[in-house]
Amino acid sequence: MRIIVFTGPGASGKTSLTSAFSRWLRREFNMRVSIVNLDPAVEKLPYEPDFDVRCLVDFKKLLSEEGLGPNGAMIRAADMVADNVGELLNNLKRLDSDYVLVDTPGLSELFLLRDSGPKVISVLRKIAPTIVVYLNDVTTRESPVEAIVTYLMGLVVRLRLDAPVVPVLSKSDLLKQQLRKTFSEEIGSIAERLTQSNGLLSELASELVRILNMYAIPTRIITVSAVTEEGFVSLYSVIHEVFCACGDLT
Ligand SMILES: Nc1nc2c(ncn2[C@@H]2O[C@H](COP(=O)(O)OP(=O)(O)OP(=O)(O)O)[C@@H](O)[C@H]2O)c(=O)[nH]1
Ligand SMILES: [Mg+2]
Repeated sequence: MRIIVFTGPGASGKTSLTSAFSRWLRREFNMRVSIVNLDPAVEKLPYEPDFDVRCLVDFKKLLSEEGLGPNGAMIRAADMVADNVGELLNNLKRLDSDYVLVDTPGLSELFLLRDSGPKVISVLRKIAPTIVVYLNDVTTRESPVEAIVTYLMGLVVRLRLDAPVVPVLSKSDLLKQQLRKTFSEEIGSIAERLTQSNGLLSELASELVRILNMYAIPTRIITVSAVTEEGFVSLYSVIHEVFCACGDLT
């Protein structure tokens, strides 16, 4: 069994990709895929979860009975998940499949900056090899710098969650042609171009190139669409390579 955790900013496409990628894995490889929903606030899901965190956390009750606002309730919910990781472990241990796909909360800073994320990841790693796909929707911004930001965020997530991270640009079906072309390059060559400008940006870019070259997973930029399934083959092959590089050769 292998576990893939999808995380990223609100509305970056985590739930849609979890759903579409599970369908693709089942269809293309006849794989057994389980899905875990860790978003306590979600109302409607496009997939049937095999485990749903809403059975541990009643988000509506937090809002109505504890008088918390939406963000306060999300913080409380994330902390409740962190406090109940033992129960989470017991539930997830029962899953029997080739892949477990994990969909995470909309407010990703809760998963990434509070206890919840690292605790959940450490539970998942007890069950099976785990990697994180960090999604970023860059379709509303039109700069190649966004790819670098996504990769750097990927390193922060790596540091925070202590698991391999694959950075991915989501909603590729909405990308403008020019940006789509730029994103087909290596991350290093985009960063190198930035170093040719003058001043602080150039210096910063040089430093970032150095850091990305040292620590980011060396791969082409992966752009995926949950609508058209574009990029799924690349995503799968990088995920597969990362699992193998981490010593999971099953
Ligand atoms: N065109 C296009 N739209 C997408 C894609 N993926 C997601 N969307 C849309 O983007 C919006 C957010 O998608 P979700 O899958 O709910 O994103 P999320 O990251 O799970 O959102 P939160 O859990 O609320 O943070 C929805 O309107 C989706 O239909 C994609 O690949 N292409
Ligand atoms: Mg979601």
